[in-house]
Amino acid sequence: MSDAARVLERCAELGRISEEGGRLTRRFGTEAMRRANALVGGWMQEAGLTVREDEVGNLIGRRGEGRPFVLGSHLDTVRNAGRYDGPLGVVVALAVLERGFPRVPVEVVGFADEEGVRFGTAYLGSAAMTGRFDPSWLARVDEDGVALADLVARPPAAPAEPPLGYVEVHIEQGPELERLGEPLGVVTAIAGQSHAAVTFVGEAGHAGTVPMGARRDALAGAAEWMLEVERAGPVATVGELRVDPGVRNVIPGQVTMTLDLRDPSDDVRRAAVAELSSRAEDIAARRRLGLRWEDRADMPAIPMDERLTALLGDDLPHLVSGAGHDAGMMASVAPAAMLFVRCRGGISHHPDESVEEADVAAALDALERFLRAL
Ligand code: HGY
Ligand code: MN
Ligand code: MN
Repeated sequence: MSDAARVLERCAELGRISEEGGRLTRRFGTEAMRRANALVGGWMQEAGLTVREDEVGNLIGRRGEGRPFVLGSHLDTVRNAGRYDGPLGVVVALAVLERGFPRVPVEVVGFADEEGVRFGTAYLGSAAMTGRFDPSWLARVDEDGVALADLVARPPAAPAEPPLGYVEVHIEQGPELERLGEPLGVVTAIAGQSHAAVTFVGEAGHAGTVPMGARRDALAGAAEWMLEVERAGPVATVGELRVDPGVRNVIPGQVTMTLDLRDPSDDVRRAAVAELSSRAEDIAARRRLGLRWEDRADMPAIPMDERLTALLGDDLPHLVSGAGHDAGMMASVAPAAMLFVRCRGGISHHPDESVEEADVAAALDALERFLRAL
């Protein structure tokens, strides 16, 4: 079996470890994550790495003493995920080390929480590894009432010294490489992100008796605002929407949504968020609704390290990543770079996520050349 075929086989095996029957969902701090760490940790040991987990559950395989060069990606997933977003980067890194170790100390990391699905804590794993864990996250509670503090006793200590550098292999999650007919690309920068929770407060009432002109329907206000989000300019998404009381025959009294807005330009991104906030206020005023706007994240665009990127493949297509990655967090403490792998139709955060064996083989060879050049 080729190295690339074994990478695909291992991603398939990992993809069967899920919290849910019939689809892949593997959130931070769950039994499924513990099983995934056990499986990947066993592969790490077989590859000759010493394996440990840190305070937040990041899985770390190391070889050599002193400041390491770090490879890896995340092992958690979104709901109903594909099998490659995250795991591909961990399994490819391991497969390259099985071919031979670089001259420098090396670590492969499977981050415990990049997607932030369970507690809304994007990049928690790499934040813990870079001393940027937000203590306020401990108070976050998941949909079952479990507090993050029940899983993480205390904010993890910042590491004594930063790594030599970080490289993450990841599916592109977009259509560019397929459009270009290229198997691989490198990342110039990771787009900035703004996250917010937006709540419209109206008045619940009887669906059959309250005249249309007398209503303060929170969902109607939210729907009008969502069309503004669609026209905002940068990529913008309302991914979560909760209607209270959320039953057929009651006028929605309150609606809470999440906003996820991204752009390579921080000025453009912040201006778009300000405009959407102002539109929300106008809609609320006109519809006699209350409005609560909670900013949750303002993550600047992050340039990747030029030297490492050139080493990865100066001749490869250079792309901006619209998706966020642990590389963005790791870049706060060390030079970081990313190698993108073409994925069919750019599909991701979906079970139809897929990569070609030949493209994985190209990624293995590119990463092997990179480590030899380090
Ligand atoms: O949201 C993102 O871009 C990443 O998948 N967490
Ligand atoms: Mn990812
Ligand atoms: Mn993702």
